[in-house]
Formats: sequence, C-alpha cells, structure tokens
Amino acid sequence: MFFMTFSAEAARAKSNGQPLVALESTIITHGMPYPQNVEVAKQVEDDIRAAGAVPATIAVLDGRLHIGLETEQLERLGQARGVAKLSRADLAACLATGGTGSTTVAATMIAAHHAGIPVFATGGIGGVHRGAEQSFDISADLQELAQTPVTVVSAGPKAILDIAKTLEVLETLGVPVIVKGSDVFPAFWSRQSPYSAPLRMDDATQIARAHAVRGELGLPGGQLVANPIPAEDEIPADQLVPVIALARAEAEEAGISGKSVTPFLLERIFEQTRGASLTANIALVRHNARVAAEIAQALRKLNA
Ligand code: PSU
Ligand code: MN
Repeated sequence: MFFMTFSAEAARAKSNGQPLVALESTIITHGMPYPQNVEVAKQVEDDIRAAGAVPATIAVLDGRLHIGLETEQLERLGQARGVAKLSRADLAACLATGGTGSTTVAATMIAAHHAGIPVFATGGIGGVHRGAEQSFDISADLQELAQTPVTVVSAGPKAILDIAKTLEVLETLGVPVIVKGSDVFPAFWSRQSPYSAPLRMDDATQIARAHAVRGELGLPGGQLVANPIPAEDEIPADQLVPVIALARAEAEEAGISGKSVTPFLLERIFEQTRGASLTANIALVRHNARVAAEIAQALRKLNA
C-alpha cells in the first residue's frame, strides 16, 4: 500500500511466513516516561523474538504507517514531544497530512489487520471511564474490538476505568473476553478484580482456535485476552485506590477531557507511586508479549 512501510525485520517475517506480533506505540509516547519507554519497547520486542515470533511496533512517522520500527525510529519516537495520539477517528487524517503520531489500541488493530497481523500485545486497553454516565468518555478501543479481527493480549483494564461498565459494553458489543488461566477477571496491576472471567482458556492454542472459528463463522471483530500479571509483580488493588482517586480529582480540577484523560491519569499515577506502578507495568507488558507470541505461533500452525 502506498502509505505503508514494513521494517526490514517485519518484511522478512512476512515473506518467510513467520508469525508476527503487533505492538502499539501510544504506550511509548503517552504511557511511560522517557527513557524507560524506549528501554521497555526494545525489551518487549526482544521478548517476542525469544518466544519465537517477530515483533512489529506500529506508528505513523511523517505520514507513513510503519509496520515495525527500526531502532533509530523507535528512539526518536520515544523522545518526541507533542506527538499525536491516534485512534480510528484520526489515523487516516494523520497519514493524509504527513503527520507523526503514535497508535492506540484501536489504531494499532486497524494497522495490524491491514498488514495481515492477527495478534497484538499491549498493557492495558482503553474502556469506559468512571463517570462516563456524565462525560460519555468511552474509549474507541471497545468499538474496534467489535469490528476488527485482531486478538489483543492485555492485562485487563486499569482501575482508572470503570471495570464493570467496560465489561458490560464489551458484552453488548459481542467481544469475547478471555481470561488466560484464571476464573477471575484481572485489573492490570492486580491479578484480581471483583469480577469473574467472562470466558476462561488455559493455553494459547485454544485462544488461537477461537480466533480462527470466529473468522470461519464470519463474525466481525477480535478477541480481548486478559492475561493476569505474574503474582510476584502485582500491586494489591487496595494500595492503588487512594492514588487513583487523587489522580481523578486532579484531572477534574484541571478540566482534562477527551483523549488527554488517559495520559494525564497514567502520568499522575506513575509520579505518585514513585515508579512502583511502572515496574509492574513493565512486567505485565513483557508477560503479555510472550503470550501473544505463543498465540501467533499457534495461529500460524492452524493456518498452515
Ligand atoms: N491504558 C493503559 N496504558 C495505555 C493506554 C491505556 O493502561 O498506554 C493507552 C492505549 O494506547 C489505549 C489508549 O489504546 O491509551 C486509550 O486511550 P483513550 O482512553 O483515550 O481511548
Ligand atoms: Mn476517551
């Protein structure tokens, strides 16, 4: 496609028929501070390689949709200031006007699907914000899961969101929410939320098969995999309650709205936990990358 560029590694993987795993870039530009963001992005790519798949970090640079970033492109994006945060609504506009932006879960799913990559690893997805009954703030990520056939491996939504409402909307939209290896729905930094797993699967092959069966049935949309953070890395949910409450109060005070809400809350939580949230975040993204690599390989075998 005239606006799409594959990295050398991703292009090679495509032509060799190797399994690829897509990675988003908003986590790099708006989700973690520099320089940890770049270190983590590289580490996660290495984790995917070590697990037998090929990483493709997705971003828009100077009007081109990159499927896989070269090291210097990743480093430049990680240090850039004022980069656009792209979702379904603004991805095409950014490409058309020669802009630069990082891709959210929604935009990364669109790009991955166009590039023929059915599996994508991230940390947390966007969802229904608390107070959405007033603000109407519901992430476009949820609609995207309902219409684009990509399996997204996350650690569940952060407790900055309304988890119960997020699960309700996903159910309404017909998105399969699969918890890997647990009967309890996880909440990002914590292994447990008060909610039970809508679906449970214990291995990557089952998840890959479910993805394939949906395709065979002609069902649109993808799957959300919620992969609980490893026990040794989790932060108990009660420790985060006051931190999240403060961050939300600050956001309200400062009149933050629209796509600035999620980055604002994430930054305040990182600051207030003095890096503890960041350490846990890194561990869970790496864990998700390994699981996504397994699913990508299982899908490859099914389609062989
Ligand atoms: N949640 C996180 N970390 C993130 C994001 C969400 O725990 O980095 C990012 C993802 O890119 C997600 C986006 O797609 O924020 C959702 O933003 P919004 O709520 O504005 O839709
Ligand atoms: Mn929003």
